[in-house]
Amino acid sequence: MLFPSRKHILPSVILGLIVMQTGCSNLPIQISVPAYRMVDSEATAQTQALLENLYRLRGNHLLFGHQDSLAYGVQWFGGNDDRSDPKSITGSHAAVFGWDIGELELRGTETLDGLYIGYLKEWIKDAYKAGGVNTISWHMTNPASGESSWSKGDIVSRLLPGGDMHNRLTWFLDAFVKFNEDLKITLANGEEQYVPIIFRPWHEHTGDWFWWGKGNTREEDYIALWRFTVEYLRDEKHVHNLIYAYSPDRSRIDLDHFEEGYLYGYPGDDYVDVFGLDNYWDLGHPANTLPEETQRENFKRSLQSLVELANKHNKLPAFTEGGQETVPDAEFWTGRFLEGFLANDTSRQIAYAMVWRNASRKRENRDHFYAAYPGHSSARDFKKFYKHPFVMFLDELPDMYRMPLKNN
Ligand code: BMA
Repeated sequence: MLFPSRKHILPSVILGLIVMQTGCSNLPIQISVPAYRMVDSEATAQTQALLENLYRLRGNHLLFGHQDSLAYGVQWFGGNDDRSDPKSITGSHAAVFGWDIGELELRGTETLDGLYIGYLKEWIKDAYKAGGVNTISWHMTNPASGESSWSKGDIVSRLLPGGDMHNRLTWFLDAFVKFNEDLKITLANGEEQYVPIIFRPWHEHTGDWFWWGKGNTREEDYIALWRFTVEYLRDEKHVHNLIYAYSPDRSRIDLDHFEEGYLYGYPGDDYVDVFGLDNYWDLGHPANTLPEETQRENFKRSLQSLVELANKHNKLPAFTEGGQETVPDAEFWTGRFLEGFLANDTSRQIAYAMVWRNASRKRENRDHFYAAYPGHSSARDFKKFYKHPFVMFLDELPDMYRMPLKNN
């Protein structure tokens, strides 16, 4: 299942040396890497290198990501090695590969979206071997009811240490620990490496749609859940290939009070590496009745506020999830999406941007997709987006897993 190696690799000079000028959005900008501290001080060398290199690329490049990209697309499902909708249009896969492990905790053979778990492990390893970046979210089943992550009920306090259902939480987390044990590759020299993962648990908690979200649980319980998750994986299970991403949902954050809204449920600087934002809202979400111009402005504002806050906390800013469902706007990619990131030298500092999955029409019998696919009305503009020097797909990524020299 291994797909061919990258077409060309940018010289390592990209990582930290392109420093010329500030103040003009069209020229490379100089941004120093902040004095950040990883949540996991024992993170593997490759995991450390990944975070460092994301920091070094930010400001001059935006890594494009796509959820479930290798598993299926609008016109196909599974069984197609080395295929993705982005690649079918541009010739390259996305740089960031998003995956969701919902229902892994039930110990079946498939995830909630029908991905065979055996294949999922291979796709993650393939993406790593090809130089890509993997990120994992988790639509975790409600441990109390056995229903989906969208079911409600005030259960988080019962899952915490001392709670009557605490064992259920650890049993669920153990499924990930076991899965992660298989995310290992062996090099020619016999060295074993765990695939570094940007782990994004308990996402969109500012919304009320998941059982861990606002309104279903108390803020302090959410914080305790996050901290427990980190401590359990890192300290008890000795998982050391994770970069921890926090990702509130933009629709429930008031842009006039971004900091306050964003930091609802924030577990603290010691527990977060990436300041993410999930944003469908400002990109034409059907429930957003604001005029398009206002939405465009709000999109820029959301990115700018995210970067400002991330910089204040020495964290990496990322657009962790979002997009425009079915992409009705033919110029969406360069006209609306990229425009937001390129708005100014602050918004440019978002490290990567991941759009959600391209559900297979045949399998799911609906139009639920966020990247272009061959024949789609935005495919032309998607290609333009791919070619833009600011945007990086897999074929342009430098080696993200080798630590660059410091003080470059
Ligand atoms: C949602 C939708 C669902 C899917 C879930 C987990 O946003 O795409 O259809 O099951 O994500 O991937």
